[in-house]
Amino acid sequence: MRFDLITLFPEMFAAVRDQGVSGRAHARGIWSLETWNPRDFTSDVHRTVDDRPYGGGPGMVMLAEPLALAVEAARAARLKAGADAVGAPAPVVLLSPAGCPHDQARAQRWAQELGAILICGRYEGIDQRFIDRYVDEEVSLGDFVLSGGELGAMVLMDSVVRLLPGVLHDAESAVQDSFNPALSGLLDSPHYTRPEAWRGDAVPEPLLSGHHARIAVWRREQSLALTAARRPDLIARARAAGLLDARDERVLEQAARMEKPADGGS
Ligand code: 9D3
Repeated sequence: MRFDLITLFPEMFAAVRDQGVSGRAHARGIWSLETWNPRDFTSDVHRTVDDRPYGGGPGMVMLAEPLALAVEAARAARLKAGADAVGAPAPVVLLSPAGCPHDQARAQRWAQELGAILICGRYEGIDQRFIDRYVDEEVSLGDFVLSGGELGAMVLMDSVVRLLPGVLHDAESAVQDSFNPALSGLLDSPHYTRPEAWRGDAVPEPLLSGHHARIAVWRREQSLALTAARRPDLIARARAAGLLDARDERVLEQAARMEKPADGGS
């Protein structure tokens, strides 16, 4: 898999390229990353990549031409490297606060593909004519404001690369993840390790019992209660998908009673 990043800040990508799980996978050749700086595709002495918005307003807008030349260079390099299937050029994806929110389903889909050309914006925005001509898809990280698309692109790549075959050890397996089928889309239960008592706080007894069935029941209860408290939307989704059984529903009723004790009456 190959990602081509169109960015004014190529140095930022050392984080995902060189560190941790994604860094190890990169070193093993499972994926690659190339950067293309729009500033290198300018032709004026000041190497201008932005200008003032037509119609007025705050901030600056990225020029279409340096972005277009950078995308064309990335496309040509991918073609030369044989990075894409014949006749199936990689999608051009813009990281944007106005995009569709990224999620695990999108990460899973991308993990089946050969990569993408990712456009990282800076300033107030990008000339819409570039977006109309070149961008296939706009993706957001969520409803908060970033200073540019680079961190979004790194989050996106990290979420995809860790799903590629051979990237995770068994011990870090994606099969134990918060969004994996075994957990029915619920949040994961809490984790504990040595020592058994830390500053007077004990590890929950079921985890020390050695009874695998009791441990599984405790973890499921913890997952359900935590998810109900923090992400009721995920409970509703799991229920709609038929992933909660009668015992799960009893645990949720019990958790709701603990949360909101019954009125003792007048
Ligand atoms: C008031 C107008 N702002 C839109 C919310 C302008 C604006 C702010 C921040 C335009 C671009 C940006 C830079 N953000 C991104 O490039 C970005 C982003 C984000 O801000 N939030 C969530 N996901 C993403 S992906 C790229």
